[in-house]
Amino acid sequence: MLTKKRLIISLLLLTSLLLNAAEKPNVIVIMADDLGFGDISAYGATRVKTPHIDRLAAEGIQFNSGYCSASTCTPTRYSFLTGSYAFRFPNTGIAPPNSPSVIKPGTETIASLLQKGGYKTAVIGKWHLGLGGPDGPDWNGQLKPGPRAIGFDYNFLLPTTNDRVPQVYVENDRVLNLDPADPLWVGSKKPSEDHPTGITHRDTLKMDWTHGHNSTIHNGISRIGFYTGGHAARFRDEDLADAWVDKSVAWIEENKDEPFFLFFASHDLHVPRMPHERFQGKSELSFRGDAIVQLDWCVGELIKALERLELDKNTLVVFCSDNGPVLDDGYADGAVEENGSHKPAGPYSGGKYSVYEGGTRTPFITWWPGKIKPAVSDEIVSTIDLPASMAAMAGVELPTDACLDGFDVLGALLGTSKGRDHIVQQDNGRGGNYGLRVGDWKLQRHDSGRTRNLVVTNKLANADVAHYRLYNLATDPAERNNLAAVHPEIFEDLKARLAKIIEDGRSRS
Ligand code: NG6
Ligand code: CA
Repeated sequence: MLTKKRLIISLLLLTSLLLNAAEKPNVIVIMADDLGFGDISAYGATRVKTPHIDRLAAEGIQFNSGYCSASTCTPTRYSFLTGSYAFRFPNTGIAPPNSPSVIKPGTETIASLLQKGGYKTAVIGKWHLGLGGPDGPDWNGQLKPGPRAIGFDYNFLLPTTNDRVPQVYVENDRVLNLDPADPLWVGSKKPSEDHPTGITHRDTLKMDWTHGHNSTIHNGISRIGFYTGGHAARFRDEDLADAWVDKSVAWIEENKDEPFFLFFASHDLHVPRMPHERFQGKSELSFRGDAIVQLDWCVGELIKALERLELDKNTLVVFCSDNGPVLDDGYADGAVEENGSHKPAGPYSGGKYSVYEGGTRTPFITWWPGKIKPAVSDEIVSTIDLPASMAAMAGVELPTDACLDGFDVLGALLGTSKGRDHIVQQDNGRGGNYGLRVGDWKLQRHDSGRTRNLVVTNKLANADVAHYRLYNLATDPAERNNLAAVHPEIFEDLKARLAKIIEDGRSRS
């Protein structure tokens, strides 16, 4: 029999548990790969249908000024996890297959912050932030340090990108299903004269390459880099999405009684675009669109799992992308030929690799039934803001030296207050190509004097551009009319502001 006192204590405990659960919702960040602003139907696409993502947009907040911080993968992921602009740090450009861990162990990340707040944390999907110490990954041993050194309790990964070797899964610091009798070797030089490559065995390929991507062949597709061995561990490209959905649903089930954070890092629609057979031909946009259909299916499966486990009312889902779109990214997959009237970057110029809006302004949706009211938002938010915003939500104090550039925009993500007043965009590297948006004004700075992927196809690579340019995005979203000479004060002000943000070493006060 419960005494009255015990009953009261139990009730108090229960209330505090319930309150705790309500205050600390689960968080799932679904990051697409190379998905452009115009690539889903909620944002205007008509030649591919994305009902599951559209549902999130209709029931949640669809941002028109949602950004990732860079126009390639590794720097955006670096910034999304750490809350700091990647251009401040060396070796944060596109990571090669044998890259060591890009984020130093012990660096505060969205995962470590949420861990401090009592969350279970996982990353499932594409990593592309290097693995191992300074000598790079020990493929046949422990791939440490990796995600577990920066706050993730669990990881199930594709180590780099699927157009880079090797095609194996890494689960918690080890290559899954690796047979010690068939060690895995990964390198940048051809391992033997007779090693088949995309050049020597081009006629055997199931999908041809257009530039690069002509080294080791696996599953009828030649890749960047070479590898041998590890045959039992190798997967089929067509099965990646299924594997990650299965692992994610299982992990959510295991962790459903505690607050959890899942970073679901889809590989769609990065090259090689090789969706599962059941999605092939399901769009009017070649395998590029079919990969979007597959991505949409993944989103639907995750939401279905949340609803089945009755977690949907207590889970914040953020849907975003890691950089803007590209059509030909190295394989002859029909993306250019079948693009037709489709506008991968919506009304914007540029795409992957560029600092035009198309490079980083991407679909961005927040969904939390019962908490977030359906809306379309013009507030500026970025993936770089997620660490500080999620820390605020979990009641975790942000150390001064963490998240140098990410702001707490939780209110904007939930639809209750303003977002940022500015955002810096970068391309892949530290070559000095930046964008700075402040309100409707956009400054482009090209220290290199060059830009890439101006019209998304990637055919017009490396066009010459003026060092600095100024645009008004309200009247000229495609950044065509340089207004530097018309508004010299605004031009000089933005130039100085960008230089200060770079020189100060941080932009969060
Ligand atoms: C480039 C690859 C491109 C893609 C990109 C990384 C060539 C010619 N191009 O070097 O195909 O892999 O790197 O994409 O090899 S990202 O989305 O991961 O940044
Ligand atoms: Ca990408």
